[in-house]
Parts: sequence; C-alpha cells; structure tokens
Amino acid sequence: MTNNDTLLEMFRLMVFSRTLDRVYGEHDGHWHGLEGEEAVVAGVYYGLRPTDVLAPHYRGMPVASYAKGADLRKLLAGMLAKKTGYNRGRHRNDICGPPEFNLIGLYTGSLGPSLGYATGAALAAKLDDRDDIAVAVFGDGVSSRGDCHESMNLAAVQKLGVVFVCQNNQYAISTTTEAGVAGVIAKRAEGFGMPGIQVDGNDVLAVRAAMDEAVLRARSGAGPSLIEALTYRVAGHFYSDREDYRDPELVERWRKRDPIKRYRAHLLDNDVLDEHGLSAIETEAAMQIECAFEKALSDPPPDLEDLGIDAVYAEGASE
Ligand SMILES: Cc1ncc(C[n+]2csc(CCOP(=O)(O)OP(=O)(O)O)c2C)c(N)n1
Repeated sequence: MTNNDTLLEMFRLMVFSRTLDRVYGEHDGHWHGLEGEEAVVAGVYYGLRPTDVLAPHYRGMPVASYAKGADLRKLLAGMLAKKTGYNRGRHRNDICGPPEFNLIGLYTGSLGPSLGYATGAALAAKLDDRDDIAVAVFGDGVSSRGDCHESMNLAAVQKLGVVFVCQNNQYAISTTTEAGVAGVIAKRAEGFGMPGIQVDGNDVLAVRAAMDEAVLRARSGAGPSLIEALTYRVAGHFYSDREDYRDPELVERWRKRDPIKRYRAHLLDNDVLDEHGLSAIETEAAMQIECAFEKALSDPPPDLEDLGIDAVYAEGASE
C-alpha cells in the first residue's frame, strides 16, 4: 500500500504536529492542541493533490495547511496575526488555512458549514468534469449538526467525490460522545447508501488504508465515503482548559496509546529507518518550527490598510 517515502512523510507530519503543539501551545493558552490525534491528521492530510479541496477540522488546521504546501514561517506569522502572514493578519491561521492552497477555513467561527462548502467544491469538480476530490474533516460534536447530514445526503445523491472524515476525539469541549452522539457515527453512512468504516484513529496505517480506498472511490466518480477515526484528545479542549470534567486516570490510559510512539516503533521494527534517522527527523522539526516561530514573533503587526476587505469585487468592478 505504501512505500517508505510515504511512511516517513506521515511520520514527519505527526512529529511536526506534536512539535507545533509544544512550541505554539506554550505561547497561547487558547491554542486547541492536537496531542494524541496526530495519526488522524497525518493519515488524512498526506498526499492530496494541490487541486483537491480540503476542509480540515479546525483542530489540526495548521497541519493541513503545511501538508498542502504552506510556508511554515508565513503560516506561523498568520497564527500570530502578523502582517507577514498569508492574509496579512486578518484571519487566524490556526483555524483558517490559506485559501490559495484550496483550503476551507472556519471563517465565521461556526462549526459545520465547511462540510457544505467541501460538498459544493466536489459538485463543481463534477460539473467541470475534473477528477479532483474534496475532503471534509469534522469532530464528533460537528457530526450532530444539520450541515453534516445535509452534505452527506447531497454528496450521496449526486455521487460526488467527497471523503468525509470524523476525527472522533471523544469530546466536544466537556461533552463526551456518549452524552452528545447517538449510535455509531460510521454506521450513519449506511443510511445515505455510502460506505462507512470506523478505524483505530491512533494507528496511522489504518487511517491511511481507509483513506486510500475512499480517495480512489471519490476520484473514480463512484461517490462519497465516511471514515470515523476513533482517537482521544489527551490535551485540554484548549491549553488553559481546567479539564474538571474528566478523570485524569483515563487520560493517562490514553497517553499510553500514544500514536507517535506506536508508529515510531513500527518504523524501527520494520527497518524503514533506524534510531538515528528517526531522531534526526525529530530534531529537524524542532529546529525548523522553533526558528520559524522566533522569526515570526518579531514580524510587524498589520497596518490599517491591511485590514479592509479585498479580493471581493472583480477587477474594475468599482469603475
Ligand atoms: C455551530 C457551533 N456551535 C458551537 C461552537 C463552539 N465550539 C467551538 S469548538 C466546539 C467543540 C466541537 O467539538 P468537536 O466537533 O467534537 O471537535 P473537537 O473540539 O473535539 O476537536 C464547540 C462546541 C461553534 N464554534 N460552532
């Protein structure tokens, strides 16, 4: 299914994500970390075409942007609301990826609509006779929204090339999935007549295998699929979360199932790379992110002229 380059690129993305959590999370108590969920983002965001449209879950947006080709320094500058960011400090790159990479962000702050936008992008591809696909990623909390059901229904009726991925980390802020979600999310696919599968979201290879199948189906014109990647949010909802709604022992149990440690052991056991090579990837990620972050911190804030709207009207429309 996967060659060594792919296996290592996914490891790089997981390490990138964990390192970003450490470096950026220390700076911003409002940071919505991804610790424990790295296998989902690496398995889903790796290997999409530049022309594929990606509507990532807001938690993990910078990893999606990076995987789609965004420049790290500019991305971090955007997260810090600097003039040098992709949209000159007007959107938060922690929840809005640069649109030039065909990323759909959480522009209004409302969770759910991005599923409809991704479905619309797949409809546009079908109408234009392109085999580009759309990937829509959302949390277990968002799975209860009407947008989710409406998008799945339209995608299934029209046989659109959408891969729906539920990043089920078992919480919507302090509400557990048992308290907020009826039944098994993956099983809802059956009601829409599309394939649905629940995979171990702490196993990047299982996530990737499900993605490979769903992407193939979407690109071939056979229609949408739903993947539920079951994982666990070991960090707080955001970094200053008091987490008084859950038992610390449960968190510790899930920490022991760390997706990065598990995948690292797999790469070593299967001679994909030795200890020295894997440590070099980790050191390189730390150096790149720390260095880019330090530089972005000293960038200037937006000027007044950066803050108005643009790219709204067609050329010459004001004349
Ligand atoms: C429509 C809407 N309702 C509520 C919120 C507030 N909110 C922000 S994050 C969040 C939790 C979402 O849970 P989930 O989809 O499981 O994603 P997670 O945060 O667990 O990754 C909520 C309710 C929102 N942004 N949009």
